[in-house]
Amino acid sequence: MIEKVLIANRGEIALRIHRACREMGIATVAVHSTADSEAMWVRLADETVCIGPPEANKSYLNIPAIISAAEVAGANAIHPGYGFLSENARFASIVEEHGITFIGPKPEHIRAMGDKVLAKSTMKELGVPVVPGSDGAVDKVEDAREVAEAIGYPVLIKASAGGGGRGMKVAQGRQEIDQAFQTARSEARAAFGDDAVYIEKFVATPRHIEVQIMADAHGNVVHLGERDCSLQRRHQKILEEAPSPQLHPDAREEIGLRVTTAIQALGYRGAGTVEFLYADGAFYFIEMNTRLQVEHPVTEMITGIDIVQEQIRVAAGEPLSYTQSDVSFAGHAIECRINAEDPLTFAPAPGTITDYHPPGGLGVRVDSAVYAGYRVPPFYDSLIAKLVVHGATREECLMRLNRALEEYVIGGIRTTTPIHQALMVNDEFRDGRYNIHWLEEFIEQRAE
Ligand code: MV4
Repeated sequence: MIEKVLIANRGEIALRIHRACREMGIATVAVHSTADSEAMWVRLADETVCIGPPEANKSYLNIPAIISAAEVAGANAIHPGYGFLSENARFASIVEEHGITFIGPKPEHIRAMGDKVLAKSTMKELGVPVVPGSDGAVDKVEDAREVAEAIGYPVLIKASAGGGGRGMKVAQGRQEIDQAFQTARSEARAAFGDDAVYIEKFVATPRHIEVQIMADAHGNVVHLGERDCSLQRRHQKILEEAPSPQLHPDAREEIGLRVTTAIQALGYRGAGTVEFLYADGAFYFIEMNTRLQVEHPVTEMITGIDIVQEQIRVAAGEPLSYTQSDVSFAGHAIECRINAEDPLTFAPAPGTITDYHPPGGLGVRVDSAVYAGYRVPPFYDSLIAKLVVHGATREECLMRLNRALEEYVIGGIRTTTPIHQALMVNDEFRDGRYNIHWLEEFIEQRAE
């Protein structure tokens, strides 16, 4: 039985986790830095513990402080949210060693998926389609050349310890491979302390589609469909939607089946996201995230399933509360990430929110921990709110989202809301005709 959960995170996701616990009758412990003493999720929690100064390294990443807080408060579970310690296998095992339930996957699965070469070979072996490329890591430039010639240029060299777009180098042709390989290796060593790299065929204009899965400790696995996360700027997602606007229902069922089969064979437990590139009707696995994701609400909106509550149930050893045939998809959902940033330069814009009026009405959800008078601190990620809208169709969803964006008042600081408003009236976006490069061009044109 999970009776008291320590929330090892901050901001909107800390509040999201608090809400799930509250509804389940579970007490919450908020841990916070000195910069977050006044925060809404801290005020709402049953108990609070200040764990350090503003710098994340000394607070939200401070493992001894978090474990001590859990022991002092008597929390018997820890939810790590996303970012911070959520994909730190060492943290997950330290939590378990202290007799506290980690609300997340087993440390071995976090570790395996953090190693991108191992993640890929594991998925390939389990029948998930992967991007053509090297069979494992490549450590000699001669081997790099050979692989590149075999798969054909252009190729991408990726750091095994990277992920999320960090540590990648393109080689357009054979004249670039030696340089790209050496640079990728030395950058990987400098950034991650690990120079292992692997090579893939460069997929020029894919969409980024990810499949949400949930697994319990009894071997039950379901997928909750996909999210299209192609709208990104410098590997930061701006807007996500479900279902993907141009995915055929048969393709959804096919990839869902492949993913659930693999996840079951792995013996995985908890929530997870399997990321793919999708091009010309084919899926290519790239990475798996072993955490709750920022954009999980779009999946919740079309399935009606509370993913955080399911995480808590399966961590407690309970079975999933539904089977695959219980999962149905209704309508369309879109999430706009609202960041405290300049809408043209994307420079962080922390400060005090003077006026605040969130939108409401049918199908409108706002996940945020801000309020009028709240001071957005300069120390963390600039995400301050997620506006998530549901509609019976994508068209209805877009109309409603446009209306909700218009209603949303966030005064006193600059936010990325104007970008979303510009997107709503763009024909290509409205038609769902975009790939992973589309948003960067859209932003460039806006800046002119
Ligand atoms: C790729 C790719 C093209 N071909 N792999 C970037 C983040 C990381 N998760 C994987 N990424 C990519 N891998 C091959 N073989 C293009 C990207 C990529 C990308 C992927 C998803 C969303 C946005 C992106 C933006 C630039 C590059």
